[in-house]
Amino acid sequence: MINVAATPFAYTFDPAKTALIVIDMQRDFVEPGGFGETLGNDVSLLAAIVPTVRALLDWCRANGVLVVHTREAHRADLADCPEAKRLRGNPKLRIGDEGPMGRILIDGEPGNDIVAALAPTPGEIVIVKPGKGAFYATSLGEILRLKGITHLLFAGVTTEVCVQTTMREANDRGYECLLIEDATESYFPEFKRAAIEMIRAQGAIVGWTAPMAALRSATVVI
Ligand code: C5J
Repeated sequence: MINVAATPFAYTFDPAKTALIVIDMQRDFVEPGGFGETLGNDVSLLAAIVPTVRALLDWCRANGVLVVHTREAHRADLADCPEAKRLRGNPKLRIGDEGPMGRILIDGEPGNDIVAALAPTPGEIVIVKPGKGAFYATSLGEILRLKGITHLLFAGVTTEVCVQTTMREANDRGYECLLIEDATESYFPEFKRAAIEMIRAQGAIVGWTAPMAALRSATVVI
């Protein structure tokens, strides 16, 4: 068992029963010309966490933690994209439109790839999700159940949208969830701060949070 100095109190997990969920570290959110930028966001904030997410991936790969990546994506025919989602707001380009990295937020397009530094290694699971939560309309729950997973570590973007939504879905399903604070980011720093506070408030009502350094210096307990 591994014991991490987390907030609001220590988080203990068995790596063999734990999965790392890396949420949506895809070019569409992290690089210029993708979905995130079409919504008017400064994507450089998100690109800054790539080295920390990579360090977390390396730690999990070295310590026998199951690695799961997610991508937010829709079918090329948009059959799984609600019109309410496609038509909302006034973005420069809508989901399915042709952009500089291919069609915006469409599975299989170059912009939908996970950024090169965080690319899945052979055998790692990639969940393609049409919604903000990774359990909605995917096989994630069934995969975690079959693998006997009880604890989830979280990283990725954006903290208050897809990361928090997925943590809440996981918490309701009975998983013990830890968010790695510097391996997640938002286009809005104040939303990241607030999401972290919400998650760990009221005695870890959604889950725990800890910086990557706490995982690196975690102790092994019997
Ligand atoms: C958003 C996400 N923000 N991955 N998606 O639309 O958080």
